[in-house]
Amino acid sequence: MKIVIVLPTYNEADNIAAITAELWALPFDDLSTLVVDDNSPDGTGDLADRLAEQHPGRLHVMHRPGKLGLGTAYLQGFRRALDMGAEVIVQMDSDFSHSPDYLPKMYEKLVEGGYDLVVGSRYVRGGSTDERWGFGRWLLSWFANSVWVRLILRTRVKDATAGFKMWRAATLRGLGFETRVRSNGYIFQVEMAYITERLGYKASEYPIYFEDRRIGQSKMSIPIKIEAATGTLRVWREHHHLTPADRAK
Ligand SMILES: Nc1nc2c(ncn2[C@@H]2O[C@H](COP(=O)(O)OP(=O)(O)OP(=O)(O)O)[C@@H](O)[C@H]2O)c(=O)[nH]1
Ligand SMILES: [Mg+2]
Repeated sequence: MKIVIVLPTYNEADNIAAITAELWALPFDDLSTLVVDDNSPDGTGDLADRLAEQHPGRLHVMHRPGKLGLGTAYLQGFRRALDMGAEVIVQMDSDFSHSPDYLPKMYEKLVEGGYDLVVGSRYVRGGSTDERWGFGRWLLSWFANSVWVRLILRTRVKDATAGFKMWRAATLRGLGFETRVRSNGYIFQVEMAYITERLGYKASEYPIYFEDRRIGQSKMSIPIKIEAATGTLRVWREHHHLTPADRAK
């Protein structure tokens, strides 16, 4: 199947060559990468253009004029991937927190398990977060994902904010994401996961070890976390009425 991996980038000049090289080396017949760069001040976009020239057909680059957010970067990337004829679409961070090594197993699960979505999950048996996380940070993340979001949304997926996902193209088309998904920050991942479940798609979680970014500055902050917490309520309000009959045609 034709696989397209969407890689949003903002200041990933130190990571982009290595992550794409690892992805291209995976044992898939038809895998290409799509970088969505938001005019990164560190020149990630130019670097990606050069890589694309050196590796024709393996890398496509979308340039946006400025930092417009992770959510819309994914939505535009998904649209482009679907137009490219992708049958399987992967979303993952470009900073090695999501290891490419998991993709063959996630693919096996998607295809052989007959799932509509496979989530790379930190909060199922076998999954974990960076061992350098202190207890407080782990507790907050665990609470947000496994308690707060699940209490409000009643999702089956345990890692609701996971940004590592492998989609069937048909699932993404059915979501109608262009008109339905409105969030752009961290809550974007929750909104996508919730709509997927409300529409009756079958999601499975594959355990991953989430390693903190190898290179570059962490941008996680308290205001971002608060926004994600309140955003969960909005996601419920807007989508709890959805049923499988609401899948986009
Ligand atoms: N195109 C685009 N990419 C973004 C934007 N914000 C973040 N990214 C990318 O999205 C991925 C995830 O963002 P990160 O900044 O790593 O978020 P995080 O892992 O929660 O936080 P860190 O601790 O900083 O790693 C990375 O590949 C970023 O380069 C954005 O506004 N636009
Ligand atoms: Mg990161």
